[in-house]
Amino acid sequence: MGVVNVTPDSFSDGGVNLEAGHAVASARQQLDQGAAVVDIGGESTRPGADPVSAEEELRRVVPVLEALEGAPVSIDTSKSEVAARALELGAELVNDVTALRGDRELAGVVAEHDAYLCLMHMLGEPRTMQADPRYDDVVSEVVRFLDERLSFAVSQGIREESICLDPGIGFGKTVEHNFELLRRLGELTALGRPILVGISRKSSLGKIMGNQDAKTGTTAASVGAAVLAYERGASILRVHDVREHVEALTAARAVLNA
Ligand code: HH2
Repeated sequence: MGVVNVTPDSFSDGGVNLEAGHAVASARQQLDQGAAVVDIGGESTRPGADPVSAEEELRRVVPVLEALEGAPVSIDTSKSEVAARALELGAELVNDVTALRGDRELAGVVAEHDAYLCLMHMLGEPRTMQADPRYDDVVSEVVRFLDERLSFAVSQGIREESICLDPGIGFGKTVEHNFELLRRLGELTALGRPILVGISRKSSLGKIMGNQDAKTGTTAASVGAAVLAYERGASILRVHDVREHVEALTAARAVLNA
């Protein structure tokens, strides 16, 4: 899954794709490079980010979705209004970082369109989530949460076969929490649904290189973590640098299938 943020403030590509023409070109390039789907987002969820209105989110993403009609696209939103418009314009998956806790109407929109859905774990909300996150056991708490949200989604008429689950790397988690989740990914795959991992360029990758104030990580570090996540059972990798990840994952798959 490639990432295109149509935002001024995303943590690693903020401003790069704010202009619709740039966003469309980036999405097409990622598809050419082997992305199976491109995730289009109009609101940053980086730590400290302020929320944006549905009107502003629609203003950012609709021209991009219109230009990409017919291409495999997912919409990174927690708002039913934005999801509904995106699905009308051909998006196939709704990527909701609130796991259907943000907008009560969203589950109905996904069910009505028979769309794919990603349910992600987040502790707290983006503005404050990195202020001292604590768990007794991060992995079992994330597993319990995702299991409960999966049941909720199914109770709302969304087909279980259409749902993938995501531990939410960096969403209310320390560096140690993030790597523990990847190390024990098998406990998440045991839930029986495909697991999506988004660690690309995240600050934990910069911090383990020795810079405690890092806001991003490098492409090489992202690829290393993605390959390990894949080996431990992740089926969808959400990444900014598609070509590098496709090459690395192709090599990893060749080794595993030998
Ligand atoms: N991470 C980000 C945004 N959306 N969705 C899922 N399912 N999983 C993730 O790990 C995830 C996500 C944050 O990354 P990015 O989109 O690059 O930045 P921003 O939120 O600042 O736009």
